[in-house]
Amino acid sequence: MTHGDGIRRNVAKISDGQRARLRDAFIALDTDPRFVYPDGVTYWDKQEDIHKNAHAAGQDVHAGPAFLPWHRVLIGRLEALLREADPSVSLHYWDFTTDPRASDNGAGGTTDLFTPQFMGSPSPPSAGPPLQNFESTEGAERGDGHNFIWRDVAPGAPGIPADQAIETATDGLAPADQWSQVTSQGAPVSLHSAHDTAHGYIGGGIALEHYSFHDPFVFLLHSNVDRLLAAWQRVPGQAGRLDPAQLYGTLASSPTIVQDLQPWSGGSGLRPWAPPDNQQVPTNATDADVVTPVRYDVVLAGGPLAQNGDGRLEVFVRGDDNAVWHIWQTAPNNGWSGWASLGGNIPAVPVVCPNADLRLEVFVRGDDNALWHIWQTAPSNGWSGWASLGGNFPGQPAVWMNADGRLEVFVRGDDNALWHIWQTAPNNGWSGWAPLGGNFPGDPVVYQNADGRLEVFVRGDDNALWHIWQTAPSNGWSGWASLGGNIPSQPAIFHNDDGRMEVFARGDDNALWHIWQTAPSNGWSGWASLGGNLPGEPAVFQNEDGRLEVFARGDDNALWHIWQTAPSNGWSGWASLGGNLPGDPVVFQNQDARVEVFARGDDNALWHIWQTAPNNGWSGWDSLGGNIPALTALA
Ligand SMILES: [Cu+2]
Repeated sequence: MTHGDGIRRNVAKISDGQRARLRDAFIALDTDPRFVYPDGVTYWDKQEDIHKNAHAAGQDVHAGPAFLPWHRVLIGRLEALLREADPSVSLHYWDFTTDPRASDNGAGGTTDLFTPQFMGSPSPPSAGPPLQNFESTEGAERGDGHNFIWRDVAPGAPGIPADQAIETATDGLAPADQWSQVTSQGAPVSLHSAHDTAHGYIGGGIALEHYSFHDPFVFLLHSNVDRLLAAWQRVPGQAGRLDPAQLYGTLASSPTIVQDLQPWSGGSGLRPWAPPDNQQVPTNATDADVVTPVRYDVVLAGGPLAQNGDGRLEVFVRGDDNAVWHIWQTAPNNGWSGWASLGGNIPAVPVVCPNADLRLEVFVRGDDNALWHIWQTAPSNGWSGWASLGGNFPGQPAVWMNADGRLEVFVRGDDNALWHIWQTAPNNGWSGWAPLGGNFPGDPVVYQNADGRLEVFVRGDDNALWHIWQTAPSNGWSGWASLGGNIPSQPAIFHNDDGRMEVFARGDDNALWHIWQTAPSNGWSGWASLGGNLPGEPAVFQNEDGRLEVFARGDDNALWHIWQTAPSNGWSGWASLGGNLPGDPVVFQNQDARVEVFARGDDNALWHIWQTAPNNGWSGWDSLGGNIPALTALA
């Protein structure tokens, strides 16, 4: 997905348009009059004040054991401010094993992050456009003439160990001794040392502890530090790293771990967390939402299509032999393999979702009505054998990832209630089945709110749309509520550019109907018709520029589409993309943000059509071959 899915990505691998929006959000925090604290300091300038204040208030957040959790809170709060400027952005990261002037773009080329289009100059005397107005207190306090942010990037790439070396550096230590290694500045390989090297490599103001947070680029550096911490925490078999009581090991009683983190807890005098504004929120390094990592790099999916960790799309279908077959791009954005079988005896259609560690996992109802799954044993790599998760569920499963990285599967039981099962830790281990109640003939569809809470939608026996939602991210559930409507079809869901969920479904008049949240993570509009004559099930996706686009099979078996004319806004009329496709479409996005649509043709082969550039223009139809009785659950 493009925007607003809450996921931080490699900033060199996202599209130019996405980088531009992140850049503009940084600039807005420094210049937009909306973004000023009660003491008159801009949201942006406050970041460096926070950094200085934490040191001045006596908390050792740079050399001590709270270095990583304190900076996790700092960048998480900054990301929330960026989303006040543009709800679609996440705090993406610079992979600091790469030269930021030639960082791997994931598609065979490189991206220069230090240009006038993104982060400005890598060289003295100052960053220049587009960050020419980002001031620094360095000149006034050191008398060195640097009144604006500047860098002095060293030649080549920084000499920082590979991610894998950092993630495994503590493997030989007892769990209780690992945190002191992760946070050590003396160890030959440690996350803290890698961070220090990256600061020195960028040079200029970023090499100076007390001036570095004037520069937006430092947040891309620290997002990468946090990504590596998250990866280390999620190493399989190390559940203690996700446990607030175990994470800090022998350092758990250190003052900076035990005391509340400042300035946000209000104890260090910095406004607005101190008087007279008193916006303090007591925050501690052992809080669950500090210990729990956010999601990095995964591209969420819950249909037959997913993106591998290396950016290649992969499609999973039921073959006419009832085995699961798959086909994949041989490189991101381009070229396809032949079909291969993953075996199994599975009379239903599979759904796929990536794990937090980017390994794809496929779920499907078996011929015993139990839920079966199979997973990649390494990201973008080989496959496990099939395993059963048990249950007796005649329905079609739906899967999504919780905000904390755990997969969760929903399926209609033989009692027509909704049941669910979830990973007990990211990437690993499963709960037993539990009921969520209800009495619904339809199969569930799951999506996430802008605030990370999962929400499940299902058609009731009254053909109204019913929903149930988490009351907190990764946590408990509401009761069922009806959204009304008369929709004999499966709903299709996506988020608007401004974060509001929108649901599309075929009405009993074969027109496309939709209903939307009136605010992100909040209440709902009434139903409205978008017209059309579409006997099939709709599919929806978001363009790179944030506009939603809906696809559905027409009564002529051609693929029809309709799109927002502006992000989060009005709609075009219907237009045909041609084809002869008795099956319903599924839609996904390439790594370069071009939308691509797949459907079963009248020859039972898999056909696809794609945007020739992000947001715009379409190829002709092309066959990927195969023999697919059904691509989606209904067709
Ligand atoms: Cu730093």
